[in-house]
Amino acid sequence: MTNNKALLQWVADMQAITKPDSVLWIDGTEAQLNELRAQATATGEIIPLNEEKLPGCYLHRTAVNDVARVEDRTFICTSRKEDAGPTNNWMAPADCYDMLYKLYDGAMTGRTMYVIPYSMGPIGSPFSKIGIELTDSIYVVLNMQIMTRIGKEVLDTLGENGEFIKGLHSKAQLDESKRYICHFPEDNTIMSVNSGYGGNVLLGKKCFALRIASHLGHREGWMAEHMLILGLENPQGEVHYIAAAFPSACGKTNLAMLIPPELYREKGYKVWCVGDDIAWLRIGEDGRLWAVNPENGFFGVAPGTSVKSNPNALASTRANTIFTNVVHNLDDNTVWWEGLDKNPPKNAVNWKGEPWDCTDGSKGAHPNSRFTAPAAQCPCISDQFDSPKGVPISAIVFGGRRAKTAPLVFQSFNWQHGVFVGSAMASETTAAATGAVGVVRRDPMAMLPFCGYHMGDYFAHWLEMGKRIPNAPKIFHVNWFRTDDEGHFLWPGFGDNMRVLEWIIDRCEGKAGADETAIGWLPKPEDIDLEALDMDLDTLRGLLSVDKDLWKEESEGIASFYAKIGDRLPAQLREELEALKARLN
Ligand code: GTP
Ligand code: SPV
Ligand code: MN
Repeated sequence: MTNNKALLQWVADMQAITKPDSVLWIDGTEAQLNELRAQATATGEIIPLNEEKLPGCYLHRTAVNDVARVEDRTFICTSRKEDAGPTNNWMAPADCYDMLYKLYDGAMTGRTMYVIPYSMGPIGSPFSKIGIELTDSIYVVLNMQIMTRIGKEVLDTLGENGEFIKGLHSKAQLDESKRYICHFPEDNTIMSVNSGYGGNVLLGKKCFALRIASHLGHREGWMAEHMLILGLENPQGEVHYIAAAFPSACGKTNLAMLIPPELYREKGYKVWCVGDDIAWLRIGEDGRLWAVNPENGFFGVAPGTSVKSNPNALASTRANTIFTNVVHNLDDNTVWWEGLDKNPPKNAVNWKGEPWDCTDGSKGAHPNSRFTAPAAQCPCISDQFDSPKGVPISAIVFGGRRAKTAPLVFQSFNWQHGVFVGSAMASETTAAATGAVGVVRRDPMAMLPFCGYHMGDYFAHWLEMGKRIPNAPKIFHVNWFRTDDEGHFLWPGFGDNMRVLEWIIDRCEGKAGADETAIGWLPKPEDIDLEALDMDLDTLRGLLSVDKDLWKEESEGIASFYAKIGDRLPAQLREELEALKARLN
C-alpha cells in the first residue's frame, strides 16, 4: 500500500516488539470495514443495533476499570524535564521507551495489528497532518474511521518521503496498573497501552491533535486548542465564527450545535457547526485568525443529550454511530442514557453489561458514556466544514463550570488581558477524566490535560500570537453553570446561550453596550435579550454580578496557580493579576 520507507521500517520495528499474528493495512474501503465489523460482532466486541431504528449503529462496552481519560497516567516525555513543565507528568524518553517496550513485548500475540493511515484535517490541505496508528483493537479502527479521514488516499498523499506522527496502541491486558498514555513530542510519537477507552486510544484526538500538535504549533507559529468552532449567521446572511474553549464535559458539543430560540429562528438566525472539540488556528494572509477542525466526527458525551437539549447531536447519532458504555434496550435493540427521555427501558442491560433495573436508583449509562458519529450527519454542519483553509474567527470564548464566581459573560479589555482570563480559567472537574468530580481546579484555556509543553511557554505563545495577528479576535469568558443557593442552574443554557452569543458578536461589531468592571466589560442587563424567556431582570442582574470578595479569593487562587507555573510565567500575566487586584480594591 505504500513505499514510504520510514513507515515500512517503523511498522516492521513495532511488529517485532508486539508480535501480532498478522498485520492488516486499513485501506478505508467499505468492504474491509464490513469484514472488521463482522469479526468484532462475532467476538462480542461490538453489538449491532436495530437496523431499522439505528442503521449501521453498534454498541460497545469498555472494561469497567477503563471508562475515561487517565490524566495521572499521561506523560509528556521531553528530553529535558523542564520542557514538559509543572502541569504535566514527565518521564525521560529513554526510560519511558524502555518501560513501554517491555509492556508491548508480545502484547499482540494471538491478535492482528491494524495499520491505520489517517489525516487530521481535510486530506491534502496544507494545514492537515498525517498520522499512523498501529492498534490491536477493531473498536479503535472503527472509531478512527468516523473521527478522522482514513485509508489509502492518506498514504497516497503521504507519498514516499512524507512525514507522519507515529502512534502505537495495544489493549495489552487492559491492566489499570500498567496503563500509560505517553507522548514523545521530539520524536512525533505517541504510545498508549492497557486501555481501550476513547481519549486514551483514539490517538488522533487528544494525543495528536492537542498534545503533539500544541508542541508543533509552538515551534511553527500556530495554535492547537481544545475549542469548538461555530458559525453564527445573522438575518442578513452574514456568518461570524466563534471558537470556544471549555473543559471536558462543559458544553462544547452543545454550543457548537446550538439551535437558536424560536424568536431568533423567526428573524433568520442560524448556527452552523464547524467543530465540537478541537481547533487548529493559524494567521491568514488577511491578518485574521483562521480555524480548522482537524476531526471528521464527534466523540460526544451521551448523558444529557436529548431532543430538547441537543437535537442536532441526537440526529447525528441516528445512523452509522458507535455508542460506548450506554444502556442497551433489549426490547427493541436500541440504546438509552440518562437524560435522553423520561422512559428508561424496562428490559435493559447497563453499561457494565449487567441486567439493569431502572427503579433501583443506579445509573444505567456511565456518566462519561459517548457516541462516535460522523460530522457529515449533523443537520447543522457548516458548508465550510471541509474547507482546507478553515474559517476566520471573530471571537474567542473561554468558559467553565463555576457555581458562583464567574458571571454569565464578560469581555476582556484586550488580547493580553484575554490571555490572562484564559490562563486563570477554573472549572469543576467532570466524569470525562478519572478522579473526583465537582472539584474546582485551574484549567487554563481548557488545556490543562492537553498542553504538550511547559504551561508558562504556552502562555507566552498566546501572548506572542496576539502580537502577530493584525486583526485578532476579541476574547470573552462565559459561565452557563452559575447556581442559586439550592444548587439550581440560574441560566437556562443550551439554545438560550444564543442570547449571549448575540451580545458577543455585537461587541465584536462595536454594536452593543457594556459596563466596565474590575474583571472586564460586562453587558448591562438590558443588553441581553430576554424576550420570550421566563426570566426577570433581577435574576439576570444576579447572573451578571461580580462579587468583589469572591474575586479577591479568586485572585489568590490565580496567584498560587501562577506560583506553580514558576519563572516561565510571562511577566505580562503577573502584571495583569496585579492590575486585577488593584481594580478590586
Ligand atoms: P467533551 O466531549 O468531554 O470535550 O465535552 P463537551 O465540552 O463537548 O461537553 P458537552 O457539550 O457534551 O456537555 C457536557 C454536559 O454539559 C452535558 O451533560 C450537557 O447536557 C451539559 N451542558 C451543556 N451545555 C449546557 C448548558 O448550557 N447548561 C447546562 N446547565 N448544562 C449544559
Ligand atoms: C474530553 O475528555 O475532552 C473528550 C473526550 O473530548 S476524550 O476523547 O476522551 O478526550
Ligand atoms: Mn474534549
